[in-house]
Amino acid sequence: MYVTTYAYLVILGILGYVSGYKSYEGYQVLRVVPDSLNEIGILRKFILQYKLDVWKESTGLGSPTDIMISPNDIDLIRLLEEAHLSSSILIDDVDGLIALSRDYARFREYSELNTSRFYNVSEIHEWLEEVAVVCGASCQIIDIGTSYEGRPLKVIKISRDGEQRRRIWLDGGIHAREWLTPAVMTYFVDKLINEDGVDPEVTELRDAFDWYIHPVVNPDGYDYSWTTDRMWRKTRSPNPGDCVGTDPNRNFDFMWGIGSNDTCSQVYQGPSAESESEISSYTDFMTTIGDSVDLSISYHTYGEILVLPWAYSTVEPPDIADLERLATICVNAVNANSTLVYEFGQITGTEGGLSMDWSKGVANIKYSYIMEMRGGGTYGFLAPPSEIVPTSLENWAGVVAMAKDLMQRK
Ligand SMILES: *[C@@H]1O[C@H](CO)[C@@H](O)[C@H](O)[C@H]1NC(C)=O
Ligand SMILES: *[C@@H]1O[C@H](CO)[C@@H](O)[C@H](O)[C@H]1NC(C)=O
Ligand SMILES: *[C@@H]1O[C@H](CO)[C@@H](O)[C@H](O)[C@H]1NC(C)=O
Ligand SMILES: CC(=O)N[C@H]1CO[C@H](CO)[C@@H](O)[C@@H]1O
Repeated sequence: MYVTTYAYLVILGILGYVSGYKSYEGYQVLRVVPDSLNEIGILRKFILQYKLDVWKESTGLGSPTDIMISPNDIDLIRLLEEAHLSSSILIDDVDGLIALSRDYARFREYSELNTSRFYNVSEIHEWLEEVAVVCGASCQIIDIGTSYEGRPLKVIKISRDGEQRRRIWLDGGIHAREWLTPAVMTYFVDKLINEDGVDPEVTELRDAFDWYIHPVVNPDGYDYSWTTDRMWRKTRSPNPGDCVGTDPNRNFDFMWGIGSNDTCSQVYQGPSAESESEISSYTDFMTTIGDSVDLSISYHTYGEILVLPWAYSTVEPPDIADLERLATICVNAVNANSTLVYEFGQITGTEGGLSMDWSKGVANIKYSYIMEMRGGGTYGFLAPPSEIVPTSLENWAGVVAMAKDLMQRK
């Protein structure tokens, strides 16, 4: 099927910057590399004691942990030294990078995706509607619920008219500040719709699977990261006390309750499992399609690692060999299309209530993963728009390789 791009009115408007953005003046990001279990223990203690914002967790000995520190935490550097933990400054001016990441003109255009800039949540939703029109009867926008603040939770289903196929589920934007993830999801949607009938590989994958893509799982948080606090991670539902939000990726109803119950923590698990409507909508919907989902990947930044279940325990699932086989295929394909080196593995900690564990443990999706994509060199969460295309390309190669393998095994 050849897709014609509709002619739309292009409304150009360079928007002024929103005032009242939270200041991160004097904040830095430290990279700490624990070399022993003892050092991992010490680091965890500091993280809890100082309520530090962990940007990246270490995935084993010698793998870095990145933590953001405020000007008030500056004596922590000395304490780390005294504990013989080697640390270096990854980002010395968080505020400066935030300014850079917003420093681009924002245009608005339809159906053709502009991969040179980030889209805000209303732009993503509008673009999805537009591109679904281009796709026609094969595509459907499914509103699976509403967020705490009343935004729609939009999943796009991309298939062929009528017939039901095995399914692949991909999601992004569960953590608000990880801006590359909705951008990569929209790139995937664009590829699957606008290159169907053009790129033979895409056509083959469209023939083989129904694709479900949920680009912004946490739209309230994502919007807040555009308007108010670039470093926002959680949802925007209120808690008793001063601290707002729950970590949506600790809120799933599987092994929930072993996580943080500190409302101010970045990984606060919420008052109860699936307290967040963003997550209960996700699981309600997934329950209706889960039986025929072959592969589920939740996209995050950053760390260049495909994470395997379980997160709640260091125990491996009985079919770990299968999961590792497909992970190898993914990582090899990503690395063949990247200047970076991705790996796969379990996380070292034990975290309850994650999407990946729920997808495998409850929805019975055999191949359930979390993909921690790149952060853009030394930018962490503040990757510039120039990272959108390379990140999308390498991760698309990973999905294609996995999907082709699953296709051959059907
Ligand atoms: C895409 O966005 C960039 C950055 O905002 C802008 O310079 C460029 O003109 C846009 N491209 C189109 C086709 O609108
Ligand atoms: C999102 O983009 C649209 C269109 O460019 C604009 O009207 C709206 O104000 C933006 N919202 C935010 C939160 O930046
Ligand atoms: C967290 O757990 C502690 C100890 O069980 C309890 O005292 C506290 O009330 C809990 N806090 C929240 C917000 O649930
Ligand atoms: C999807 C994609 O671009 N895959 C490419 C990854 O790299 C290999 C090896 O260079 C190419 O053959 C693929 O086309």
